[in-house]
Amino acid sequence: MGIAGRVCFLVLAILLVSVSAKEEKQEKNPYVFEDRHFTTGLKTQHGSLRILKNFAERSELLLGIGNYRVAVLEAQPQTFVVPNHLDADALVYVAQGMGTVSLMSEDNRESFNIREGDFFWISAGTPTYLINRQKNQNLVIAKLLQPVAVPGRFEAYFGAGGENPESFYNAFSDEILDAALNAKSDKWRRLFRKQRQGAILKASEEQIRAMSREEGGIWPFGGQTKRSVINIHDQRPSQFNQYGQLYEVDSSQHWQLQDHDVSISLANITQGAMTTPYYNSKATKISIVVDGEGYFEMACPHLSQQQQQRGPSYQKVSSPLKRGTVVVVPAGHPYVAVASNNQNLQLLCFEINSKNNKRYPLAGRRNIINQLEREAKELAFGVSAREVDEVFGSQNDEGFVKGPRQQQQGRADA
Ligand SMILES: *[C@@H]1O[C@H](CO)[C@@H](O)[C@H](O)[C@H]1NC(C)=O
Ligand SMILES: [Cu+2]
Repeated sequence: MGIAGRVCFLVLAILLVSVSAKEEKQEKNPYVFEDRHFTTGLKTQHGSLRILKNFAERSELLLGIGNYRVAVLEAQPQTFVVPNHLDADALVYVAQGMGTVSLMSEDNRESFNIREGDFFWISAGTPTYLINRQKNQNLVIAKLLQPVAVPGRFEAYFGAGGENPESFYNAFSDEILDAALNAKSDKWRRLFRKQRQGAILKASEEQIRAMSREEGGIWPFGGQTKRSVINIHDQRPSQFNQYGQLYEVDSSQHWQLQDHDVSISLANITQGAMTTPYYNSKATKISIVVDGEGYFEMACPHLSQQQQQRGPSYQKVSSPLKRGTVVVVPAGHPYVAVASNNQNLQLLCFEINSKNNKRYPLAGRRNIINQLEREAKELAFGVSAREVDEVFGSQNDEGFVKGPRQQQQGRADA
C-alpha cells in the first residue's frame, strides 16, 4: 500500500470508529437531550434561538414525534425580536420574564403582555414580533413546533429586515420589486440593505414603553373571543400534596390545544420528593427542566440488551436532570422523576397525542395493581393476594410521594 493508500485507510478507519462510537452512544439513551443536542437557529449580541435536534434523526425510537421540534428563545432585557413568520404551528410557553407579543392577521394586529407561566398558540405563517419589557431579566420562551411545509423541519421568514436578518424581499428581482412596490428603486434598495444588527435588537426605553400596550383584545383568528393566553399558575392543581403539585391544561380547556391534540403541564416536585411511577396511555411527553435538579428513571423494552425468547425485558434508562435538560417519555413507558434534596424540580411538559390520554399510577393509593381481583393477583405474582396487598397497599400518598432516602444521581446510562 502506498502512502496515499495508507492515509486513506487510516482516515477511513478513524471515520468508522467515530461513526460506530457515535451510534453506540446514540443507542444508549436517545431520550435525553442536553445543551449539545441544540443547534443555533439565531444568534446576536442580544439573544439567541436554540433549536433541539430533529427527533427522528436522533433515533428511530423517536419517529412517533418526528414532526415536532422544540426551540428555546432567549432575549436580553429591553430587546426587540424582528417580525417574522414560521412555517410551523407553535405552542409557546413563557419560562421566564415578561414581554409583549404582537401577532398579525390579514387585517388586524393583536398585542398582549406575557409573563412567566403564560402559554399561547401561534398558527403557522402568523407574522409575529415581541419585546422583552424587563430592565434586568432575560425573557426565555420554550416552543413546541409542528412544521407544516417540510416534515420535521421549519424555517423563519423575515420580511422587515435588510442584510441581517436577511429580508426575503431581497430574493425577488428588481423588476418585480419595482412593479410590486411601485416605489423608486433607490428608495426600496436602501430599505432592504440597511439592517445588519440581526434579528434580536436592543430597543430604547421609549420604544419599549410604546410597544408595551395591549391592543386588539379579541383573538383575531376565526372570530374566537376566548382568551388566547392562559397562565398555567392560574389553574387549580390536578394533583397536590406536600410532595408536589401538578398544573395541567388539557385540550378540553383550550381550543387550539384540542385542534392539535397537545396538552401542557407543569410539575413542581418538592425537594427530596418524587412523582409516583406512572405511565401515559397514549401521550408521548416532552419534558423540559425549567428549574431545579434531580434525575429520572424509565423502563424501556426497546433498549434492552437481553434477547429473550420468552417475553420482553426492560432496560433502566436514567439520567440526571438540570435546568435545560429535555427528556422524551414515550407512551406506555413506566417513568418516575425525582427532585434533588436541596431544590424543587420544575418540569414543563408538552404531551403529544393527548386526547383521551390516561395516567396510570404504578404505586400510591390508586395504583393499577390494587385494582386486580384476588385471583388475578395470585396468578400473576405467584404469591398470596395478602402479600401483594401488603406491598401495593402501603403507600398512602398519590401523585407525588416522598423520594428515596439515598439519592443516586441517575447515572446509569447518562
Ligand atoms: C413549588 O412548590 C413550592 C413548595 O414546595 C412553592 O413554594 C412554590 O411556590 C411552588 N412553585 C410553583 C411555580 O408552583
Ligand atoms: Cu422504549
